[in-house]
Order: sequence, then C-alpha cells, then structure tokens
Amino acid sequence: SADSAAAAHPAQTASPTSALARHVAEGLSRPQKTLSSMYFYDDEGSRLFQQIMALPEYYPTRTEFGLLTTHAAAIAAALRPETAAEPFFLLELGAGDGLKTKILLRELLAAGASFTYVPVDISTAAVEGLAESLRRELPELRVEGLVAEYTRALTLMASRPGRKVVLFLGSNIGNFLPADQHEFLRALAQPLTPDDRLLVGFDLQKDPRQIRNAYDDSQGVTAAFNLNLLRRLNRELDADFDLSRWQHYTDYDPLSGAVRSFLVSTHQQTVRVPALDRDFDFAAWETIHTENSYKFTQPLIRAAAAAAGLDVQAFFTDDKQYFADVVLSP
Ligand code: AVI
Repeated sequence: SADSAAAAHPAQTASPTSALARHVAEGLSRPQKTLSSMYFYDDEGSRLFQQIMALPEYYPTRTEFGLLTTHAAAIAAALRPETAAEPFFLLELGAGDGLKTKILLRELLAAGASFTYVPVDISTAAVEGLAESLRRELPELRVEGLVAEYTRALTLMASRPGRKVVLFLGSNIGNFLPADQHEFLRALAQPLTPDDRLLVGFDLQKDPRQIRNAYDDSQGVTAAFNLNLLRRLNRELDADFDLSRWQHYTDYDPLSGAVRSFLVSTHQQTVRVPALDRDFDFAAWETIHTENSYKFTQPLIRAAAAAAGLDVQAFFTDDKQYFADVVLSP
C-alpha cells in the first residue's frame, strides 16, 4: 500500500497525503497530464531561477529593474501617503533576493517616509535570508518578515493600524490563468482599504520570438529548471523518472498571450511513484503541461484590474514597452 511504501523509506519519501503527492496523483491522472509551476521552487529550482534571471534572453527581470530605477521617485510618490510622517507597511509578496525592491526601499528612505518593510514568503529561509541582507545593507530600515501564504498575510496585516502598500513584482501574476489572476487580485484587494495601494508587475506582449527565446534559452538553464520538477519527484516521492527520456518544450501563442511549457516524454515509458504506490504510463511524445506565463497589453491589465474591482492609479513602463509596473487602488 502507499503507507507501507512511505514507511519503507521514511527519510526520503513525502507522505502520500503531502500536498505534492496529492498534486501529482491528481495532475498525472488527467487526460492532458499537468503539474503546477508552483512546485518548481524547491532549493534547486530557486537556484536555477536565480540563474534564469541573469540570462541574456530573459529580459523581464533586467527590464523591471531598469524601469524601477528610472521611475523610482515617481513610483515612490504614487505609493507614499500624503504626509511623510504617516507610518505605513510595505508588504512584498515573494520578494526573492530583493534586488529590485532595494531600489524602492532606498528611494522611500531618502524621501523620509516612515514605513516597515514586510517581506512575505512561504519559505522561512527566503524571508530570513532577505531580512538578514537588508539589516546589513540598509540598517536604518525597519524589517518584519512574515512567513505565510500571500492572501493570509494580507488578512493578518489588515488588523494592524496603518496604510498597507503591497508589492507583487516580476510578473508573477502571469503564472496564473486569467480567471485565477482576477480572483487572486480580488483576494489581495479584499482586506485593503481605499487608501491602500498595490504595485503589480506585468510582462507585456512583444515580438513573439523574443518572448519564446526568453523561455528556451541557448544555455539550457530554463530546460534544467523545467526538468528539475521531475528530479524533485524522484527526490521527494522516490519516483524513477529517467531524465534522459524527457525534453523541455515551450511555445508562445500570441492569440492567448500565453507562454506554455511542457515536459515531453521522448519514448513510451512507465514511471513508478512509490510514495503513491502507483505507476503512470506515458505514450511516446506525450506531454506534461508544467507552466503558463501570460503576457499582457494595457487593455488586458485594465480589464484584469476592473474585474478585481481595482482602479489603475498610475502606469509605468520602460522605453521599449517591454514591461509595466502598475499602481492599483481598491
Ligand atoms: C516567476 N515567473 C514570473 C517566471 C516567468 O517568467 O513566468 C518563471 C519562469 N519560468 C521560466 N522562466 C521563468
């Protein structure tokens, strides 16, 4: 049974009822097999994503960094309360290494704003690592890390007095399906009050080849990032995916604005997942859909905001119009 399989390797295997195990059982049982990009980010996946952000083809991080640098003063002004002395909370959902955020933090500090920076992540290591680096680099900054799911973090913070400014950068919103983007924005907005603000990053539609290349880089880092999902199932669920029989495939569809990524089975094969006590069959060239990364236009951003009951207060973009950081209010 699943129980005895897990008991046989207690140190390596996740319990059959772990969120990952349940997700795999469900996702690999569908006619179009699917696994969520949410599970890319174990330690190895997070390390590979850091490498992706530095790739020549991966323009979003560099572009958003440039646009935040160029418009730092105007963005900080759009986020700050009217009176500099009024204290507020600056929450950041999924801050990563905080490289981009530090531009805004420095700008707000220089403008004499009184605020507490609250990086939010479900990984304790991520929150502590960032808090630690900020204590060294910006000792005058007040930091209160929060280990929680995003919407739960906002609900928790809602009971604290003071305005809230919420950052959701990097076009992470694009990894949700459109209906889920609207629902997520609505859930973020729900505990906020009209004086609060959201700053959300959106990757914009552009030359389709350029978008596709960003997700299929010449060094194969994105391929390794996608394939790491199977390595993770081997590590955590004791599965026996043979990585030499899988390929990374990605495509950008200008009609839907979505980059879709897949893991492709190059042979007919059966994979055993002991933590689930199950086998999964793959036909030759069958795919597992692993990621969506939606690209936006200004009208799509306005429609998403409207669907979530949010107003667009300010729209910042770079000179090539590759990326946008948008200030929203409930
Ligand atoms: C985290 N997220 C915004 C990235 C993106 O561009 O969709 C994840 C990624 N996947 C492949 N490359 C980068």
